[in-house]
Amino acid sequence: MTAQGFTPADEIRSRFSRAMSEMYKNEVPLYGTLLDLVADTNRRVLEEQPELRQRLERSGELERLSVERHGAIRVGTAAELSMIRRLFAVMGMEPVGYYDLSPAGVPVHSTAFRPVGDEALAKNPFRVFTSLLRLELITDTALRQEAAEILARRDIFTPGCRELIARHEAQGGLGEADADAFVREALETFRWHTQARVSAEQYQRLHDQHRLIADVVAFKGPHINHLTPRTLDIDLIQAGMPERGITPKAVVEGPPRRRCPILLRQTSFKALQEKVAFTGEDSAQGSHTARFGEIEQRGAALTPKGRALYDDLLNAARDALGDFPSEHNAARYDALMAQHFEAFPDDYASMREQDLAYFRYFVTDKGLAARSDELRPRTLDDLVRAGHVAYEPLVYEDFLPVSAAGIFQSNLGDNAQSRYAISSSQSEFHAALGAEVRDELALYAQAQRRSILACAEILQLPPL
Ligand code: OOG
Ligand code: NI
Repeated sequence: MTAQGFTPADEIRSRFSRAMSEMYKNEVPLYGTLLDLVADTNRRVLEEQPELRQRLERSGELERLSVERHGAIRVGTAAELSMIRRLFAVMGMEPVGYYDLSPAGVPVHSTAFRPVGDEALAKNPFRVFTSLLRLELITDTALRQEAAEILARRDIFTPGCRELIARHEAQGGLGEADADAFVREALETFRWHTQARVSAEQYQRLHDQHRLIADVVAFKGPHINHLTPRTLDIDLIQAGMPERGITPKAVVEGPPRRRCPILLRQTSFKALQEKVAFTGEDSAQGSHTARFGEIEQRGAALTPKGRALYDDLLNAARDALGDFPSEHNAARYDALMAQHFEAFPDDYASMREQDLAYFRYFVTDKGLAARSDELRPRTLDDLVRAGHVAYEPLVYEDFLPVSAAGIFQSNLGDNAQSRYAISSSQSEFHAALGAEVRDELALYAQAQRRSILACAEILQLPPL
């Protein structure tokens, strides 16, 4: 409890994430199967790689690993997006990063709500990739109008949820009973509804324009469309999925397998068709496919220089493939990725020396012992060289636009690989959100800087 008697935001976020996971397990049983597979795989990897276990223990990641999840939702209007921002704020989650998916033919732009502080991230890094439908990309003006009217008539929040958000803002927090009520009420926004808000005929027209448009417009709320656990070895998972009756997407998104993982690797599987009752029908006669399962493996956060290198190598490999990755060219895609990424150093020392990744620095026992030594090193590089200071990569807490587009596409089913001519519109996104998104690179740079200053303080040196 905080000094004012409020439940800490980190605690509300943990409870909410747990409640969401329970709900999704009931709604999509395959998600439970996936959790078992990930738990088994992580246990095996930790047994086989004691040095990895040690590193994760030191960085605090081991503890959060079993609760770590990200989910995704898609909202339809600016009003919904800005209210969602206020909802996540109750749980200490802020919008970080801007992702424009229109160049990949997905009519949305997005941000990720997540905690940003070191301690909050260590406790529970729950993230929700949140997309706003861009109705302006619908070419059929009559349909665009119809979709806007349908969206204007729904409220995706319960009255109780709205009230508790307002109370949180007025008081600066929520007491214990309110916090529990908030978790219960907020969960309703993310629930699946079998009853659609449109007729079968309307659904078909929305769907024909883009499957995603039907997914956002036809329902009562932005059902959580996947919940993703974090694995320590995504290739083992990819290989292990068929044995458990799960068919993975053709290729793993993101960087190739490396000794020192970077950024984010992801794979997913298509969820089953779900029954839907359209308006004017007594029973669920229709169906909708939107919800799926996904697994992620996280690695080091990259600096702008490292990220530029990643983007260049990814683009070069994709250009060489000459087509979108699919089951027809998966083996060639993997080979091309491995070949191109040979240009990206695969040891932490080189990644640090070449300023490709962000790190957290800490004082070693040797450094502590030498604290009163007049002749000890006084620059960061010298301290590292002498073994007085060591470092661990900062884990990448965000998402990747090309990968996200690949995940969207593999689950939209129709492989529609069109591109929209109108692209990036971060200022419109900010206007809809009612706030600016935080710059993820600045957050990593600050975390690295804080750790360096902490080393200087412990070693009683002037700021390094
Ligand atoms: C979001 C897809 C993106 C990820 O992990 O990159 C995503 C969606 O399908 O709504 O979740
Ligand atoms: Ni995802």
